Amino acid sequence: MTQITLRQHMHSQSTDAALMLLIEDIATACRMIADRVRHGAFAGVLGAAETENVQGETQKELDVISDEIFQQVVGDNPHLAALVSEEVDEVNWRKSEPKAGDFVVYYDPLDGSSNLDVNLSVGTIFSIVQLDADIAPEPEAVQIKGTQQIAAGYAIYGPSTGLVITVGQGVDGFTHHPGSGEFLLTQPEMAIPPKTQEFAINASRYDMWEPPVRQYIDDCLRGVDGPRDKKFNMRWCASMVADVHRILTRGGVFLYPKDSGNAAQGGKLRLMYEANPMAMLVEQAGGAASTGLGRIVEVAPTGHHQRVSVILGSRDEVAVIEGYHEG
Ligand code: AHM
Ligand code: MG
Repeated sequence: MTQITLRQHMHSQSTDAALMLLIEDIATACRMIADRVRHGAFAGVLGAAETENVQGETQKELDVISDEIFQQVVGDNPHLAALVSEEVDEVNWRKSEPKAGDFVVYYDPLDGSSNLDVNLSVGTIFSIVQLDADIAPEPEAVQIKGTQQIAAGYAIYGPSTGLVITVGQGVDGFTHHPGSGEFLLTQPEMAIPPKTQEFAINASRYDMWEPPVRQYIDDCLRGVDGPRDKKFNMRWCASMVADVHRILTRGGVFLYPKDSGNAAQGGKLRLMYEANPMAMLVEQAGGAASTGLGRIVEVAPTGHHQRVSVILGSRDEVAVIEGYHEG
């Protein structure tokens, strides 16, 4: 079997050299985070750390460690204007005079970290935007719409370590090959089937959902006797990376809507480093990503830790859910 490395693949897509180096830096950070995740129990880093992140959530030590690794490995990239991390309140400016052509990287260094103690999959999510003008290093300058992303991806730390990326030419999946240390192309041109009979939602929030979401799930659960005329399967990993990876592999829809329990914050998931990159990946794989009322990537950001409703996956099913919202 011909084995294609991440770099060879990016060459074949004529990826811009500066972007390629940045993605390679991110891939290196992910390999190092994967190693720490894998040794977590031995290194004694699975318990809750003393600190809280900017959203007031208790951080696992590995959240902090993963963020440090990412900053250390990616932060010195010569074309990097700023890093925006889930774990850091302020924008981490790497240049005092960011120029057109420089990159901003938004990332969640360790998503789904509540899964660490139970040894289930977690991941790192990233989004890359290229500045189209010189800017002053102010927080508002990184509030850039998801439509401006030039690349996005995630690493998944599961039974194997995977890297899934898009540079706007479809979505490709790589698997870390421990012998060579390379990410090798294993799932070229990932495509989400347009139809599905599988949904993922945290159903414990049923009483807090808005009527369209509750009606949609009620109708799915009625199976062949209900308005959908088919039986649905249900999954919930409590790890967005794992749920999206399943959807990119075999289809399905994922919902984390705004509800009465999280409405004050605008939802649960963060726009810039969770929703936008996953939306770009899903759209590039032929799926759809919506707030229920429109494309996620069209949402105009008002803060770099902003939260948003997320409904993504198989495009026909996302259209059905948008239909419930129109009603
Ligand atoms: P995190 O960034 O603090 O890990 O939170 C994001 C995670 C997602 O990976 C996952 O889809 C969701 O939170 C799970 O939420 P819940 O605990 O409500 O099921
Ligand atoms: Mg997260």
